[in-house]
Amino acid sequence: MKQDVLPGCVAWPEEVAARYRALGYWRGLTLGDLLSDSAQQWPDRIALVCGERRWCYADLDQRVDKVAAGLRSIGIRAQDRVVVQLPNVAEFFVAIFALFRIGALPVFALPAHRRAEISHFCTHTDAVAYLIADADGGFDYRQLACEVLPLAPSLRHVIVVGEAAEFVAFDSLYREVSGMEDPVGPSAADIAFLQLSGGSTGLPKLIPRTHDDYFYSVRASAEICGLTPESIYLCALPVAHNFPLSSPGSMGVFYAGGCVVLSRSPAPDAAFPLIAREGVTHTALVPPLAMIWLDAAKQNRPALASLQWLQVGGAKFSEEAARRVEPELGCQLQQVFGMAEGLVNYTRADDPIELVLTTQGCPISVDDEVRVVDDEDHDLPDGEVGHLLTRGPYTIRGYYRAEQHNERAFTPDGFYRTGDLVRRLPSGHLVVEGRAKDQINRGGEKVAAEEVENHLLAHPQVHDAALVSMPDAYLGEKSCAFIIARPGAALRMVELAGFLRLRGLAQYKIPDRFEFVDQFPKTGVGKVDKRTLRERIACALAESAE
Ligand code: AMP
Ligand code: DBH
Repeated sequence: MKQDVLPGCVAWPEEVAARYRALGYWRGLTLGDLLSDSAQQWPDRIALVCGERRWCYADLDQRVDKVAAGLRSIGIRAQDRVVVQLPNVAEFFVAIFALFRIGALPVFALPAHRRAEISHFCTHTDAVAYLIADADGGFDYRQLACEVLPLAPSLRHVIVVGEAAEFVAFDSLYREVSGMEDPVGPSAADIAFLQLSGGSTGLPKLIPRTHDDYFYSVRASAEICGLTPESIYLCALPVAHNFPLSSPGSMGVFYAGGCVVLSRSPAPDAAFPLIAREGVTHTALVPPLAMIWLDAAKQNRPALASLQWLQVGGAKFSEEAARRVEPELGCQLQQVFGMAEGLVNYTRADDPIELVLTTQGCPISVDDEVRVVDDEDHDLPDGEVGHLLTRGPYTIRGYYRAEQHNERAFTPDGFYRTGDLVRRLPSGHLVVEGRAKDQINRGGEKVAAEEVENHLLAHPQVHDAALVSMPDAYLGEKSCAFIIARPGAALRMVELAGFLRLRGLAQYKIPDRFEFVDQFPKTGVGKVDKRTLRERIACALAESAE
């Protein structure tokens, strides 16, 4: 079978792809098939709950076909890219499955992204359309679209869920299916969408995932997590994030014939009543939210009576917090250590409790190859901390349109350099011990240091900038920008934060603290010594807490 990849993507070597097919990982099904197969098997079961709307599988499936017809009628074609930036609303799934069926590619943006990120996604992918909600959380996305349009010449349509103003109303895309549609959908070997990487470089990277590889990770995840048609999954994290989308997430639930309940917010006052009303059995959180839920459960534990599993991932969950989950929430904990680039690790239902509490799980597949290596790429024995490298049946071989970066991010034989520092136990379980990549993990939201530094360097009074992590009791890490101002400049924090906001940077990337210094400590070879900067800010914080 020919592997038909989009220009700018790196395919698996043909013999490797053939092996993944022969082993039954890649079954030649698309993500569009995933939904239609479930609609055939369980037409009347509820697939999706959003506010007061409850759609069964047949209903969702028909809506997808109608919107696919509507998207075709405005000229969206196979391989076109469409930037999708929606809050947790039902239309997200109608849109992405419609795009999958056409063979067009959603580019997943997060609601927190602003002009800098969105215009980059649009121009880097030559997107033809941008799909938004009218407003959410007090922010008007149509205004953002107006700012992005002049910067993104490839954009032909802005599509709006809700009040569309001068743009295309999403609801106008529901068209009767004529039977005249192009009968040839995408091939399972094609790229299905572009997912986001937290990144560590100047510009966010995009991750091309094929139908075949993603379907496998979703199917295997649903099996590992024991999803059935009785499973009711609360999606409280942003719906497009890879964790709640695929580990096993909404996609896994749709595969298993269960029900996805969308929450507009992950806060207990929104999520707990939904859990009680819908009888939610599974949900997924990042560590800071899990801590908030633990505290809120003291007042309202009965609301959580139906909850069987809480998944926690995206950032390291402390052992102390992990120990509280079962006694205080009354459900089982599953740790999840994954990445949008591929590899996902889970603790398993039959793991000894100590492994569940103290590790981040083991890989989905026996064909996930995991190496733990030293700085020279030499393999380390189990128990030693080193760099995690991985390749396998659902881990990408390259970022989208990023040839130079790919040379650094992948080994010549195709292992992805995750940038994570881990220790492997003889059982195969991994413990995340730290990070070698230049990134801050702000409670699951990843901030690439270089990206923020480049924006800071654009300020006329900034001579140099270095962004590092600092410890935070709630988020695990926050970001601190060390700034060398130009001679005579009188810079203040509010000014620089405002400057970054004006440049259209998402709020979570704005440094939590600024430190003004005359020079940076340097390493032996003259690079900025970020380790010393991290130690310096950690010490300062510890002293001021005393
Ligand atoms: P991304 O590559 O942007 O999808 O982000 C994935 C990264 O998030 C991983 O490489 C880790 O650095 C981090 N991560 C995800 N889950 C966990 C976890 N359970 N514990 C620690 N770090 C995690
Ligand atoms: O942080 C992540 O990107 C992540 C965490 C858990 C992920 O992509 C996943 C599971 O699939």
